[in-house]
Amino acid sequence: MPEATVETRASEATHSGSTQQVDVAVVGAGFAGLYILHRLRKAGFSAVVLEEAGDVGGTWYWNRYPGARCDIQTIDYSYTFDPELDKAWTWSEKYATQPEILRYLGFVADRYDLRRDIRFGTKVKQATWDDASERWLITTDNGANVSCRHYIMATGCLSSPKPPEIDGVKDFKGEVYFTGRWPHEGVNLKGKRVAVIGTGSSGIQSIPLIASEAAQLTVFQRTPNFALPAGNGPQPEDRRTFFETDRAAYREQARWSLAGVPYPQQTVVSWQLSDAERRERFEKAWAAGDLVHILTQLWADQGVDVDGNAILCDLIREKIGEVVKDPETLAALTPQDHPFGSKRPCLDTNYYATYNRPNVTLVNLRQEPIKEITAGGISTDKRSFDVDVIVFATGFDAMTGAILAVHPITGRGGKSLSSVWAHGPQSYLGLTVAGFPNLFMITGPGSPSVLSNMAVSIEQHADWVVDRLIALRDAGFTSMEATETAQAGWAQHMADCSMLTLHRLANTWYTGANVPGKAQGVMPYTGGVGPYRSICNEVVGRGMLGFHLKGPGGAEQCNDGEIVRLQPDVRLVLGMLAEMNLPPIETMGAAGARDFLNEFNKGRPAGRPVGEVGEGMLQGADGPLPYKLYRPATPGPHPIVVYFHGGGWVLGDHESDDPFCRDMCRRTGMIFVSVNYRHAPEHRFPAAPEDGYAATRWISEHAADLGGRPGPVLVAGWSAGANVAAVTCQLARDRGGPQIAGQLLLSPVTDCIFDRPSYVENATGYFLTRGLMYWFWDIYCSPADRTDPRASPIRGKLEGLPPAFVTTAEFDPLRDEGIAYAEALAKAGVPVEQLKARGHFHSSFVMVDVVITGVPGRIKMAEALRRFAGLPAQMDTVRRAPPPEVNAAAS
Ligand code: NA7
Repeated sequence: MPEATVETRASEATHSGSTQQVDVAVVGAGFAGLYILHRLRKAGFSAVVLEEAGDVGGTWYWNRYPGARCDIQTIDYSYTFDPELDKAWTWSEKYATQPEILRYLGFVADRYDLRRDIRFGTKVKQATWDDASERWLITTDNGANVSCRHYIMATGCLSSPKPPEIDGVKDFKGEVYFTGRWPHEGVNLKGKRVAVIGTGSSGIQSIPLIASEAAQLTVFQRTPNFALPAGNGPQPEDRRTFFETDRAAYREQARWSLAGVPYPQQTVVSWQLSDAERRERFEKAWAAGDLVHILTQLWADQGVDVDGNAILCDLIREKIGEVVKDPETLAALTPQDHPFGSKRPCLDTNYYATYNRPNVTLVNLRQEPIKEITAGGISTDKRSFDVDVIVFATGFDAMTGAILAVHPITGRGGKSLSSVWAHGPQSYLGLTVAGFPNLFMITGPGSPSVLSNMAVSIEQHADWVVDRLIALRDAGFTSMEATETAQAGWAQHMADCSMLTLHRLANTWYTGANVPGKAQGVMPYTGGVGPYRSICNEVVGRGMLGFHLKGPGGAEQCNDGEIVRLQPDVRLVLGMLAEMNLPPIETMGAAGARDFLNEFNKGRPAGRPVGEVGEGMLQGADGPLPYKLYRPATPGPHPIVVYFHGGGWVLGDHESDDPFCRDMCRRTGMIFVSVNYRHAPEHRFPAAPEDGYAATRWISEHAADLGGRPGPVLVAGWSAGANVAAVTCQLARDRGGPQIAGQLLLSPVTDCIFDRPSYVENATGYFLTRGLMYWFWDIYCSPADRTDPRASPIRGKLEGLPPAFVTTAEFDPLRDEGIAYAEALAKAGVPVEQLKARGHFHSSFVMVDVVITGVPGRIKMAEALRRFAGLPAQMDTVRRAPPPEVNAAAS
């Protein structure tokens, strides 16, 4: 049945005295408020929407400046809740203008008869929670106050314009306009001298149109932005066809995507592509005129890694250079201080070319800051500009501004939201705040909001909130409130997510940096729309985890806890593995498990280029062993690290940790030699450690032949390989060499007991299970041999060993034996550093370019290895890609 004809229960607001009584009050009649009202009514709640403006539209009601358009393709920037609505409206352009979007929102309001429950021209003055009645009291500046059970802020993220922050605005005798509050009747700029301050999206969209009308335009720019041509026109054929072919699938893909637009996850990394291939992808993206495309579809590392991003920045700068004629203007317009995408990039129509016009001047505020605004114009510390009109395109107090503008919001115990947020916004899921029962935010700080297609995020948030209200009502509860634990956990998860992208590297409105005095920190959720959706669903699936529910007669439910304790990318990896529905590895047999590992490794991102990769044979304990050598691009000779791969003494070889060896070679500036020590069941204990020791001795003796620095070598290993590395250090001490300068042990196997807490806590569920460890041990080593220090190095003598860096992962059965080994080493007088990796699992650090949050850990490891080798802890740079790799035999 079409949604429009579904009978909605009339909103049964009642008045008691001068107070309007409703189940739910919503602030804002934009995209979010309209949809929420529709859903609330359908669910049988009485509701009122309070809206300061004279009509629906929210942001699109106010932002009427010349050239205002959306910059997500309008095919995507639409409601999706009603397939009939989807069909009933056709956008005329790829990027609709503000008037068309406003018409659309008006059309939606009419179609669902929403206006009758919206109080226009009504500003909320304050909102206070009353614990006794479990209701919010909302004071308005127009008409009755409102008493409601639930209070929903649908106030938008970019709707509270920033004050000018420049002295003298009041003295200016000409006209002053804000792009975010543009007069409805329009502005005649013909023949006038106009100043525009600000070059964000609003400035970049309006400047070309203002330039074509005004006699003279002076643009005052603080930070140059990346902009790409929108290429507006009809909806692109490819997207329309995809959409028309299966609308439901199109919408569903958007809901689970990273940005709320149905693009696939890019898996090819920049260094797998030649210059020509990268350029081809870039040109295609440039021509597509689509922000989400250019932000996500070129190469997988573009949004997560400064090197991958820098390649794209260079290509865009080239494009800007092809357009702007004056060198000084070009230099000022070319962004240099932030990665592409870390600051909101823009879509433009003739933006850069506008600066070639004779009536346009760019003032670079980095070189001559604005001193003041005077009666006649704007003075910088070098010049004065006489103007008739000043347009402030200076942006918004984003994300929190519009919520806190509805001030004060007073929660339980008289706490005000502005004081709770004094040091930055706190929330659970970006939807709720501890201490503020029954208060909900749509696209609030802590939700994907502005880093996504807002239309998709708004629907998801609104659905989640209204579904919760229904469930609450059905269960007989009257209030829900986030717990402090859940909120603190979300803050931690947000901080972890912020390491996934480059947004933290720029001063922007995403981080609060555009508003003087505002607390700094990445405010939107950077983990992606799909993952966020699954987390919100998980909260419900786990019995409203992190919420305290209350009802009449003392009914209560509190399922306290943190929803995500894993690092966000580890959560995704484990989710993907779970979806593969694999049989346990220990049921595959050794050969089957090896085949699986080989196949699995084929799907991972290719390791990064290093100076040279070579292969050769060295002498093991009982015959020759293959090795792979990774040489840095920097001039040698380099110290050598002997590396032992993971795989439970059964799986893997000298190539199986290839991305890790490459990464560490680049980060340390050292040669890594990965050794294919012998494996069980063909070669059981003590073949592996004896090979480890023999290989280390051989490499040390042949250091110069390998192009390495003669003298002590270093050893490193992961998992069973770390066991081999640890044992090698003990054997080298006891057998008269070789000299080892340091050991890096990643999640080492150090003991043969299986009842430490980490074995119990992580027995199942994090890929390396207790069952798999039993299987490895059984294949490798008979029970009688397991207490031999060559199998369980924690049982050996630990004095006199080389300095160690030991990493352990929180969600790993091996965690506690790694910690125990580090502590035992320290007790024995060995210098030890530990890295206890919170939220990580056994494979985190070797899943290079997959588990991005492993990067800081590998940086620490590299610094430790360099210190052990007597080098300065930090390399000059590993930022830019080294020269192309040469494949050559090392010896
Ligand atoms: P933005 O993107 O915040 O842009 C504001 C611009 O104004 C930006 O260039 C600022 O420079 C500049 N600005 C802000 N304050 C000042 C002062 N005091 N002096 C000089 N220049 C200043 O806002 P928009 O309205 O363009 O776009 C907002 C979002 O709406 C957009 O991202 C889309 O999502 C839609 P800065 O970069 O801070 O140095």
